[in-house]
Amino acid sequence: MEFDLVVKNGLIVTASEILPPGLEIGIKDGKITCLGTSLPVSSSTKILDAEGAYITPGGIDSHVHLAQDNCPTGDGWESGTRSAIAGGTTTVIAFASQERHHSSLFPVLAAYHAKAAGQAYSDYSFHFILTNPTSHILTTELPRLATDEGITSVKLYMTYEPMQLSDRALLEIMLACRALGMTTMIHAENADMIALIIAGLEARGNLAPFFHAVARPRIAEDEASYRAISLAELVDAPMLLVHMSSETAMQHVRSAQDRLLPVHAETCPHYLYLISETLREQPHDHFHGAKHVCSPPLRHRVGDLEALWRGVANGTFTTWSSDHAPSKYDHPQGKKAGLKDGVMSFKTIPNGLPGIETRMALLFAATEACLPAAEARLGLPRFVQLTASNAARMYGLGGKKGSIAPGYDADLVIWYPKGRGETVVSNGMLHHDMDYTPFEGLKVGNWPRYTILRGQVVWDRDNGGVVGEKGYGEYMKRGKGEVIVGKVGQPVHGMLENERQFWMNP
Ligand code: DUC
Ligand code: ZN
Ligand code: ZN
Repeated sequence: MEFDLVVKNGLIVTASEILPPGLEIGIKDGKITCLGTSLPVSSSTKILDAEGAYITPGGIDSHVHLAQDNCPTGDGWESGTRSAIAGGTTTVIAFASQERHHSSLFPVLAAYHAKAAGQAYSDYSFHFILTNPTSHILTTELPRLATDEGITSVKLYMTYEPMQLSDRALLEIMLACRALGMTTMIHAENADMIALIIAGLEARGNLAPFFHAVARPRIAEDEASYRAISLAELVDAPMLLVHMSSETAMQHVRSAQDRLLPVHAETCPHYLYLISETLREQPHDHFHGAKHVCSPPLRHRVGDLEALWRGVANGTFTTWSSDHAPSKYDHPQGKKAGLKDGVMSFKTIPNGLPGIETRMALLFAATEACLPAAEARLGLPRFVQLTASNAARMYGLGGKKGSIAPGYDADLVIWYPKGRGETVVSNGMLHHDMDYTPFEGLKVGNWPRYTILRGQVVWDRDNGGVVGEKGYGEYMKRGKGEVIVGKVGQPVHGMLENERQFWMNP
């Protein structure tokens, strides 16, 4: 076998172990074809020496907002995916978003495809945000979406007036998705609790950015998360709670998982590194806190971060996603939409933070690769599960993406050898089209040195930086997602055995 590329002298990390030193990765036609020692090379084989560094699968960022109409100042596909590869992410799953007046999903999908086509540096796919789940969409369009278009996941909102779905609608969608093997992703916050608090804040003139974190307390996430889990349990549907930020909500997930319910959870770097203090006014800029407005909001205490780190380590969380939802700070349609004539209102600040490029390094920094073992928050195999392999399996890319094994796409991140690669995050070094990073000044122990996508080096930090080409990224049709945690078919507490059969299809 003649290889196009052999990566040697690295420490290969999989979702279960760090493989013995000395194994080389043989790559042909964009695929990993072999792991072995002393692989044969010819004059046409390129050799990449990892110099003893860790090699992990290319990252899969399964929660990214690019070129969405409600983020007009954020990243498009070119800058967003350029930033992804510079941070070690080789596949992004972004959102195509239905608006209430859309009666069919297909024109929406065509418009999102048109925005992405020829623009991507990374591979990509879409989830669908459903806001108007008509019976035509549920019975006719979702099946076509899954089988013809390779879109096997939907995101549903329990909050935000333009997107919020009733519990009944959530149940109907969960049932439809269950029948198709699609994954239901849920944004869980109690809309009425939030509306009541916002009215009270407004009446008292408490509208500075910090009050965004007051408007959406943990209990709003806790209640909605428990409700979402209950709805999914009722109809026996696998689901994933996105961007979790609350310890109590996480405990609801944990206890559902203890009962083997197929309940999955995602968290994001900002909920592990930042607290609401960063939303407060700063002497040089009263509005600075707008940069950290996201939903759910950053929580108040360092103890909140500690609790989530335990969930990262103990398996409660299935995926570590960026929720890259960028809006420029200094732009009238960006964060400054919340500052009119010197008057601040958190109500009109677009929600979301940029983070596609920092996602991998922020988690790698917490592993034993960067910290003494006693201080590490998680092991390297768990890093691989959270950043790549679980998302691949959960979202129907298993067998193709997310692992370093023969037959898989040759998507790799090669880190710096130990002691090199320490980096202080600054917006200037990032490749997104944004005027800030919420992680400015944070020191991380390593950074992707090379990113390889389907056998091509697309990021070479020391020799040209982004060396991949716009348009090299391919659209990935996805298959059915795997249930990673628990299993379907669990009885509901208090129901008779098989009681569902009286009202639900098997
Ligand atoms: N939900 C997201 O998934 N991203 C940004 C804001 C939001 O509410
Ligand atoms: Zn959300
Ligand atoms: Zn999001």
